[in-house]
Formats: sequence, structure tokens, C-alpha cells
Amino acid sequence: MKTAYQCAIFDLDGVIVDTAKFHFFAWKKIAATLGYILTDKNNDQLKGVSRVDSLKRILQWSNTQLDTAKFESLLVQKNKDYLELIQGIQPQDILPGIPKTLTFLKQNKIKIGLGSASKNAIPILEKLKILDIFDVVIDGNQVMRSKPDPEVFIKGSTAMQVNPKLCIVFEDASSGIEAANAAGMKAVGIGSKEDLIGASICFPSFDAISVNQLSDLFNLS
Ligand code: B16
Ligand code: MG
Repeated sequence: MKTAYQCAIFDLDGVIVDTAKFHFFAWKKIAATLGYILTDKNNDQLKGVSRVDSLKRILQWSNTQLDTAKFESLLVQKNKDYLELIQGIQPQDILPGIPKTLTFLKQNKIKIGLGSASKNAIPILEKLKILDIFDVVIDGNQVMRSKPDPEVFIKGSTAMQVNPKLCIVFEDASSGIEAANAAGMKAVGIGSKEDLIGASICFPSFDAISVNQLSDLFNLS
């Protein structure tokens, strides 16, 4: 019988809650002030990427150079706009299939971690009223290097004292799938197979994962 996985590490934006669209709105507004129209394709390349690195990418795409003060002020403005957009999020905004999955993990004594690039992860989990479900939360305040660097996931498995080989990461971004693979973890993609190359398996959403499939994923059956 195969060894059972001992922990699940969730990405936040686009996996637990659909805040990805609010990041997009906020970045679109910033890009427009630079005379650049941010496309859906651009946005896919910002998923899972830190705030600073996201702005660097937008400057590159728009061929813009800024001094440090202006760069900092755009970061502040983006976060201000983003926080306004997510002000009203509530437990009903948790994506379908997530509550069932968290219950399954608790029942099977599988540890639950968060591995997000966002510096706003804790207030978001509080708004969703699920912060206390997590054994460990690693967010953008605790890492030096953005996904696809594996730092965020390695910090999570270390804090939970679980071998990376026995961790499953759930991710909606290609940078996150790359980070999970680099950490030596099993990467499960939430989204399309075409976008999430490198994932060991993909599901369109958590709603599409049955309890039997969860058992299989974690080698419990
Ligand atoms: P913040 P995740 C990431 O979160 C988002 O996907 C990405 O779009 C965002 O730029 C990054 O967090 C930083 O977020 O500005 O709130 O610190 O997908 O890793 O949970
Ligand atoms: Mg994400």
C-alpha cells in the first residue's frame, strides 16, 4: 500500500476564494494610468506573483521606467484599490467544494496549510471565517522569494513538520504549480490542464472533486 499524504497546502487567491478577479481589476486600473491595457493573458502571468514582482512585470510590458517613489506609490494605490474591492467578502464567497474538502481533511487528520503570495491572506481568511481551520499560514509577509520559488511551500511543510514528499499543493497558477514541483510536493491544478502544465492532475474546481477522488489523491483508499 502506498504511503498516505499527511498534509494539504492551499493557495488562496483563485483556489479558496475568487479574489483573483479583484487583483486583476486593481492592476488594470494601475496599468491604465501608465497608458497600458492589461489583457487576460497578462493577468494569467500575474497569478501567484507578489505585488512588487507584478508591478515590475507591468512596467516591462508597458515599457515604462519609474523612480522608486513613484513605484512605491503605485504599489500603495494598487493595494488600496484591492482592499476596497475585497471589503465585502464573506463566508458565502468561499469557492464551492472547499468546505467539503476541509471537512474531509480534518476527519482524516491531514494537516492543513496555506501557501499564498498575498500579504492580505490573514485578513481574507478572517473575513471568510476559516482562519482557525489552518494549522499553518505562510503568506507574502513571511517569504523573500515569489512563486515559482518553492520557499512558501517549504516553509509550510517545515512548520507542519511534514516531509515535502508527503504534501499535496492545490494551485490555480502556473507559477504555483512550478513552485510545488520545485518543493518536491504533489501539485494538483485547479483550472485547465492547458494552463497548468506540470500539475500531476487538474480539476476544473473543488466542486468537481468527489470524496472518493480525495481519498485516492491522498492515498487513503
Ligand atoms: P497581495 P496567491 C497572490 O496570491 C495572487 O495570486 C497575486 O495575484 C497577487 O499579486 C499576490 O498574491 C500578492 O497579493 O498584493 O495581496 O500581497 O494566489 O499566492 O494566494
Ligand atoms: Mg492563486
